[in-house]
Amino acid sequence: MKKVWAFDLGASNGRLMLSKFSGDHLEIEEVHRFKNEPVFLTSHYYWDILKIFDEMKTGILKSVKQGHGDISSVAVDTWGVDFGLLTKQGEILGNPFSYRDSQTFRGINLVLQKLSANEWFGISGVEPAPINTICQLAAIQERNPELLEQANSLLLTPNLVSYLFSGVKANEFTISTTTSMLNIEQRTWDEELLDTFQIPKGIMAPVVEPGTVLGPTLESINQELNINPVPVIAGAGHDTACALAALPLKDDHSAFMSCGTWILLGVQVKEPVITKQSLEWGFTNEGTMDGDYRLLKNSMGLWLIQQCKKVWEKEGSGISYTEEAAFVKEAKPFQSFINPDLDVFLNPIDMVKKIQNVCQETHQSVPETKGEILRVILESLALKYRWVIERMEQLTGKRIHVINMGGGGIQNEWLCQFTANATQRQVVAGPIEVSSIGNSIGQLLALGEINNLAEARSLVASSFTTTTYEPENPGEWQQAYERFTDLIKQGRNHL
Ligand code: LFR
Repeated sequence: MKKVWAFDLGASNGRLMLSKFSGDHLEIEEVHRFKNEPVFLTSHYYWDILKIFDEMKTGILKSVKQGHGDISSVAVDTWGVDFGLLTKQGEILGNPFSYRDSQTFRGINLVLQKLSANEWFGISGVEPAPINTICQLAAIQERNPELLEQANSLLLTPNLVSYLFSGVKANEFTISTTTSMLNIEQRTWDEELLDTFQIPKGIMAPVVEPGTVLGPTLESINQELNINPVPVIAGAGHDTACALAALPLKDDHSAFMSCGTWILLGVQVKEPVITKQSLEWGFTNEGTMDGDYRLLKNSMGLWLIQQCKKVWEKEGSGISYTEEAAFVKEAKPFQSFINPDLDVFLNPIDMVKKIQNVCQETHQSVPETKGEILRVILESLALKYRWVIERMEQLTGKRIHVINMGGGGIQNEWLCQFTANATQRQVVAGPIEVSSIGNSIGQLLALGEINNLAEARSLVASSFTTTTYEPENPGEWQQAYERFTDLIKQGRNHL
């Protein structure tokens, strides 16, 4: 029995999972879960990296206490694009910013002054969007150039955390593809691009392939946590790459959908799809664990609901998941829609009000009750996914028959059913902990326990259960889609 630790850090919570692999069965057990949200401090949003690190150590201590000895390796996956800076001595410089910080809007303007969207997409394969690392760096360069001058290394979040455990500085390929600074053909940092934005070349820690063994846990960690040295692996650092590795896709007519704060909807391709159309439609090309590419659309996900629930909680009328589902059921269908990917939804102070305003501005009925708000969100998300699927089919020339949904978001059954209805495709939902499972798969590949992703996916299919949702009500959803597509022609859409 091989046991590995998988740290999966998301933008609303983080967790340590213990994976057990018997040779033909994979099991995953939650050891520790903690809240992880951006912290607002004097006009910026930061990640509390020390708290994250501390919670990770708490996770290991819990695991040890539960008698999980004999751990073969550990790896970390996280959300994309964010990074930390280190001094020459290896100390963390400032707190890493969150991509929800509005400085990225200034950043994208600065980037586009020097680089056309075409060039940007052509070099990196990544959709020009404010959240990208390059926008954050351009904004920092303008506002606080001293920070970059002092920096000796830049590590993306999973690699920053792996560095804290291993002392080894390296940026892993899949997470590096989310920056917009990697030359997608050469699979290394684009030096010309770095020059253009005066990003000191030396700070970009080298790019390593997924599955690289960084080294053992630091002696200081071993002593503090009372553990034997554990090899730290740079598996696939990006949570979406992990999710794709673990979704039981049957063939290339299956799309993947990783559902959390964001929803990433795409297909695995051999070569990046960099065309006028894919740029115009806002697709992006990121790396997979096995060296291919993910053609995907970064779409708004459960963030919209999470933020509304926060507003209701603040007002003292928070709702549970069960209530949420009941409210959706009661509310009248197809009243109003929003384009969920509008910039204004990226981080508004009051999401409920923002949704109401957008409905009003687009001359639709304004949702008032919680059920109405939730329905607007869920129906609009599902309709947007149909829009994405249809364009993806055009870009790849392949019809999508099945959508494999995974991640925490699939616990929302309405989201799964509405996605099936809006797209008129079969949805196969599961597993929930798809990023942690993918993280473990990355480690098992590196340890030589499994041979390739095809093997990994059949292992997932036989080890975990899935739920199938068949499409319903085609006529009503078709009418809704027509109204929705008219609406989304009206707004600027960065995401
Ligand atoms: C999902 C994700 C997306 C990325 C977004 C922001 O968790 O990793 O793939 O675009 O977070 O970093």
